[in-house]
Amino acid sequence: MATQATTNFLAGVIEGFYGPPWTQAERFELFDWMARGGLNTYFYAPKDDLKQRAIWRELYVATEAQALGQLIQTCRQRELRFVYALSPGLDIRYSDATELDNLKRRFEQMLALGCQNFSLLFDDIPDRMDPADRQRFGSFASAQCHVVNALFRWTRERCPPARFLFCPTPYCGRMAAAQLGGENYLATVGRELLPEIDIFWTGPEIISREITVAHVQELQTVLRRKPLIWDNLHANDYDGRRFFCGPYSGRSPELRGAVSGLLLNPNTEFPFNFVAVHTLAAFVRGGGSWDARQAYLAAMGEWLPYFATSGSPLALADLILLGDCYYLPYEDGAEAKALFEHARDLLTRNPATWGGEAVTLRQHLARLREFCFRLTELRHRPLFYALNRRVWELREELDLLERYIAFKSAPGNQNADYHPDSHLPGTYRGGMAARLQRLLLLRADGTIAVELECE
Ligand code: GDL
Repeated sequence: MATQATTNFLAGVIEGFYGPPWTQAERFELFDWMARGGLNTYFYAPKDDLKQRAIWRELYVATEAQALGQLIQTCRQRELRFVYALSPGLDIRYSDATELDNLKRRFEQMLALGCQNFSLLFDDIPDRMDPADRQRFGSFASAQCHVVNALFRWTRERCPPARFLFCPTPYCGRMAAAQLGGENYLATVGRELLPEIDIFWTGPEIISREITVAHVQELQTVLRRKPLIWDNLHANDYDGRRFFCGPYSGRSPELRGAVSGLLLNPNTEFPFNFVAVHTLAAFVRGGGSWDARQAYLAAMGEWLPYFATSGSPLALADLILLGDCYYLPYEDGAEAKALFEHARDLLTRNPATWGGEAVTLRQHLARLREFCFRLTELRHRPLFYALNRRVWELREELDLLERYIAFKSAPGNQNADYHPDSHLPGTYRGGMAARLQRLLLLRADGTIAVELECE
């Protein structure tokens, strides 16, 4: 297949989110999905693996090395490229030569395990320079280029085909505009980083709704190479109430020719990633057009068997409705959107005008609520455990809405206050985070309003 490890275009998955890293078994399952779909790269960078970032100088003990060796070997058997990443940026002293030795020692360990592709990441690090580093290099950009170039040369001497990737401190348009990492950071990197080294970019935002060809072409001139996309479209580590099982979208097929690769950093909970990975694979394989919704519907059909239950089978139409409630960060799927709009439209009207519409809506809500409830029967327990808290919350809201509509539909209740005995303040929508959310309202236009009336 054209996208095997031998092709230069990097297409695949980054394990690069915050939170619990995936298990070995989950990674093997991912490799299956990737090999079958024609993706070619697995990027190992779990942020909260202590030795990836917090204590990056410490070497792996035998059991850790063995597990990594197993991943490298499995990738090789599946013809996938394994990329090993290290994030020394939290506390590296760029001007101290012993730091380079620390990096080399870790890479040496990885080379001995058969690793051939490497990366140094400088995302999400303190934006202030140590005086000694400033004196020696003048800027973050020069300091990082010095270390990365040196390690790249050292690695290539030991492993000539090594591919090397770099994540800059400003890694999206918004950060660059705010001059994160210092003035002219990207231009300096474009000039000083060796041309063989790929540079990551997440698009105009950390989580980019769209990444256009024009956006990356402009960047290419500054970086003097095509950027490599680190795509956070399906990442959910920043919002524990959600997950994203919508299709790969907001990127045109032409983007494939304008970047050196597309790597997806998806949901922390591995079982949520079926659609994300499968639609990315279809996008990478695809021809000149891309219909994200069609790709989603096809992938949902393939995902359905994972929802086998201990009772009667679940219906694809219901799974699609649920998936539409957890679609993409900026977008609900069509059916969730329609359900919400129907509810909003009804609630803004006088209940006297609802008639049969209220009944239809209640049936629709009940269908989704019932489906959420039936997920408790899933045989795939890790999938259920990942879903449980999120879907529980949705179920509560559906239940309340249904009860509210039922109450208001009853004769004589149109102007009466509804006091649910099923949803009480404190146990429902309670807690510090929820109160702060009510106090500081984030408006749709991105501005903040203070809500002093809240309790
Ligand atoms: C980030 C982090 C990433 C995280 C993502 C979503 C990059 C380069 N770094 O900024 O680890 O998962 O946001 O929260 O994207």
